[in-house]
Amino acid sequence: MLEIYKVATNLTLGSVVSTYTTTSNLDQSLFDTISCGSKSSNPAHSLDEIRFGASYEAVIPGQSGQQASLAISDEQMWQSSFGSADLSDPSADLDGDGRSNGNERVWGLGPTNASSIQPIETILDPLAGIFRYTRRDPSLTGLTYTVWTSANLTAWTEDADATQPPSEPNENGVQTVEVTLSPERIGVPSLFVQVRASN
Ligand SMILES: [Ca+2]
Ligand SMILES: [Ca+2]
Repeated sequence: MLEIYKVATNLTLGSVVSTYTTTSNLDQSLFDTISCGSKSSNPAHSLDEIRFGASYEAVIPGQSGQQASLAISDEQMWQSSFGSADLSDPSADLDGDGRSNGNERVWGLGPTNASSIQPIETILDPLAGIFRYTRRDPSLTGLTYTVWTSANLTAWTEDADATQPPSEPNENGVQTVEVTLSPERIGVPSLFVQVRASN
């Protein structure tokens, strides 16, 4: 069976516009018999070429200049995992929990769940210098996460030697990171910690 699809504007397959069933092998002679309406009579039936390939990429190869328009951003990937929820504005706050949609993506939170608001999974153990936080897998976002400490919430210095081994990301691309501060940051009278995400 041969199905002809309408190509959607983003070059993904759209709806089926024609279906042919044949018991013979598919070859050029079959395609010579296909007639399609012109674009002027029915835009859905505009056909300018037929391509075969084992995969979508084989049929529509990425070309310089075209690649960018075919690439799907991480924001789009992330948004699509929440169905029809309108998360197109990263500065909006769909679930009204005080965290913007974009902020919820960075910290692996649920943008449609107002009770999903806290990326700190385990609070700081001040003696061991260990805490855990959640984030979206940096290999998806391209972000860098750094650890900062302060004695007074005013002056912050980066703890570049803090270790941050992440867990395997879950099916939503969210991982838990266990931070261990460097030894000289621990055992002080006052200690605050921060994790910053930056491009
Ligand atoms: Ca929110
Ligand atoms: Ca939320």
